[in-house]
Amino acid sequence: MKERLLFLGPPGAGKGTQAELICSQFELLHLSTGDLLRAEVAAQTLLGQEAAELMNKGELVGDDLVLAIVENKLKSQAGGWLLDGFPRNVNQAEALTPMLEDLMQPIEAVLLLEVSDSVLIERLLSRGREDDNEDVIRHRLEVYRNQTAPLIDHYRKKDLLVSVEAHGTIPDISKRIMSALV
Ligand code: B4P
Repeated sequence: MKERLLFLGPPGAGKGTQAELICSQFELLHLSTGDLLRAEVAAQTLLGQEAAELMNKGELVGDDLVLAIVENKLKSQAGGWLLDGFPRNVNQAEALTPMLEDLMQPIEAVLLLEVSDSVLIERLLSRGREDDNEDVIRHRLEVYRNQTAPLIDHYRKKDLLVSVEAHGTIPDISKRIMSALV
């Protein structure tokens, strides 16, 4: 079983949902940059105030901020981990590689969750988070296509990419992910 993982996919693909299930079953650290940023927003820190403005517009939060949060968490981690929603662009991916080399913890697999736009929009509208209204969702999809989707090729070239069809029920998708990880 691979235990240093990265989940890639558009907003609403179910990265957070599936990451929670996989991490509790295999005792991996679940590192969701979205959750960590929302915790900063809830605590009304300076960083959180800056992040909230960008998140509510569907923009990415600044790379330096996100990289510092991730490095801090990974430094103190001895076992496996799952990076959920990070990296989000090529710059973050290029910064992650030397960070993991220093920690001697290379990525073992990158899971790409593939879902059609119509299903994504439907899922996010029914979730109803503050950044889940239709205009913001459409903008997040555009940001995904422009900034995050280039990571598919980036990790395919490194021979780490595994695609999983993420339509259907949550347990069915989990089974597909688990068989992709053995
Ligand atoms: P994230 O928190 O990463 O969230 P997401 O991409 O919107 O959702 P995810 O794919 O995890 O879907 P989920 O499981 O929740 O990002 C939010 C924002 O944070 C970004 O826009 C950005 O501003 C900022 N951010 C985060 N990381 C960053 C980074 N590295 N750099 C810069 N900025 C960053 O599922 C969605 C819904 O679908 C849920 O309601 C779920 O219950 C439902 N669902 C899931 N699977 C389903 C299924 N199979 N069937 C039916 N419903 C399902």
